[in-house]
Amino acid sequence: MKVNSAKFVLSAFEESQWPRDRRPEVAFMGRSNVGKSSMINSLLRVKGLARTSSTPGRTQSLNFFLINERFYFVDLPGYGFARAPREVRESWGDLVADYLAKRDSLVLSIHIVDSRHEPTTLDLQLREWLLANGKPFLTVATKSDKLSQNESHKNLARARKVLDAVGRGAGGELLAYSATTGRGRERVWHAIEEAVAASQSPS
Ligand SMILES: Nc1nc2c(ncn2[C@@H]2O[C@H](COP(=O)(O)OP(=O)(O)OP(=O)(O)O)[C@@H](O)[C@H]2O)c(=O)[nH]1
Ligand SMILES: [Mg+2]
Repeated sequence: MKVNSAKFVLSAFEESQWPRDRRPEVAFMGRSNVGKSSMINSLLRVKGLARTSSTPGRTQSLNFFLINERFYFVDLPGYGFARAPREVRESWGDLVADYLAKRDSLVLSIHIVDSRHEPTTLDLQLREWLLANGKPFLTVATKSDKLSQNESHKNLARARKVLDAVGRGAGGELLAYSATTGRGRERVWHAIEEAVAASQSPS
């Protein structure tokens, strides 16, 4: 997809702040620090539009970016950030859980896992939830540049096995990605394009 425009629109701390124009939304989710915001920047080929940090818990609200005046990318807070105070952790959970459960314009969930590690219990719980609720999703293993080709291959096979044990669904495949090298970029864009187009075609 050719990106002609990409702009930050708003940061939502509660439901009343979500955009009301009903454009389709593609949301990026995964554990804290896994590379959600970096993936958004690398897909858009920009630096710093979505704010990234080496400290987990950088993104604490739902951040909406309008792409080509046509659809939104939604950068979600991460899960599994143990150092946050309990109330904050719980409210992040509600914020994201409400968004995922209620948002009709969510056309694709991009579930990001870390190439270097086996999917965590929370990763598997999210997958289970996406499958149980019939949410279209794509799973992407990022930071693949941190592994040798051999390790990347091995880890992908291992992760696929663990994920497939939970269930596969329509979008259950696992793509390798790197925000640093751009590996996997075209395939992720292809899935986004398809999901957005399907939601906008007359039915
Ligand atoms: N080498 C490499 N580093 C990456 C990649 N993706 C992200 N990072 C690094 O990982 C760290 C976390 O990236 P973020 O994009 O901020 O992660 P996040 O998931 O948005 O984090 P939170 O908003 O805190 O949940 C940063 O230091 C990034 O530079 C990647 O594909 N390769
Ligand atoms: Mg982030």
